[in-house]
Amino acid sequence: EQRLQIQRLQAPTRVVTSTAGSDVVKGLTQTPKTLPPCYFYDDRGSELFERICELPEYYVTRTETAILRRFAGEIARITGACELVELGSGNSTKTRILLDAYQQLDYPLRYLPIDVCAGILESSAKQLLQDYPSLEIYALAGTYELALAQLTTKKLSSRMICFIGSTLGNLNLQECDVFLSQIRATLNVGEYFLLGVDLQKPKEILEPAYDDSQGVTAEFNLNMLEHLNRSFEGNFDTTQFKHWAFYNESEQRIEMHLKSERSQTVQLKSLNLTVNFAQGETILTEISRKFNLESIQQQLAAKGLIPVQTWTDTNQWFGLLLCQV
Ligand code: AVI
Repeated sequence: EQRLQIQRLQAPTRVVTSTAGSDVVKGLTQTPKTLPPCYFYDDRGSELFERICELPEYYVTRTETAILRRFAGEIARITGACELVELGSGNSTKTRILLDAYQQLDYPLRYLPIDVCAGILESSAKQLLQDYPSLEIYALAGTYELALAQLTTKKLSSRMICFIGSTLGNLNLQECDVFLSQIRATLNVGEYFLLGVDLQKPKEILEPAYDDSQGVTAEFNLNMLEHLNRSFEGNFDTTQFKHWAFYNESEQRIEMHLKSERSQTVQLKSLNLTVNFAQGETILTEISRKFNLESIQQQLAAKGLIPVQTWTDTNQWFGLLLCQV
């Protein structure tokens, strides 16, 4: 298919052999233990995340989708014709709203989805090509860091980088700072950055969104251990860990942990790693920061990503910011 190119990005081989899994080793040998959230997203994890997005408690996707539906036309009119780069594209469902808006204005459609999960990139790209006959797709499978570095060298037309779904909240303050600098460095003057952020709200709404009654989020969290078992010849017993999520009010973030049900030892053979867990000890698998619109606007402006328009829903639960360099 000429309209589809998928490139798998890898750090230079020399670096890969010495660093594959080094983030896992680092996280599991420190106190308190942590694991990087990118390990959620193997094929199974990506599927579970899609189910999360449809849960009654997970207001995030529904709310952002409604904002996009209402304002996609305005976004397309402001930016004019441009190619859409999307970080963490997943199944690209929400992006279709933007593609529709650009299509309605008769703008040429070029889409660069970027995701760590090559499987979901491929399946969603194939579906998109069927549904949008004039769409061209250049998919990049890899981390944001590698993909953004790649983007600076390949340039076809004016761009908008989309980072929706509040994935920015999964980065800590330092990672966020580095990431926004990288976005700024990737864009040329006049180009756009579209950012979706989940806003602060009472914990009575937040906590069920990360600990749903059907247990899908619990399964998503535990799947990270299965993913590590598969990738690094591990022997995590997922029945011996429990999903634990809560809103840390002073840090304004959800924290997701996996709590060890008993004292136990786990091995990850291919990483040459043995990890001891005390009963009740936790691994922090994800933070999901919740934002204040004014502070994020200021933070973006300080990075040279100037907010030109901000949209929200009637509850002010979610914010969509269009920034220009
Ligand atoms: C991808 N990210 C924005 C989701 C979130 O809400 O932080 C991941 C997620 N974790 C549990 N549920 C959803």
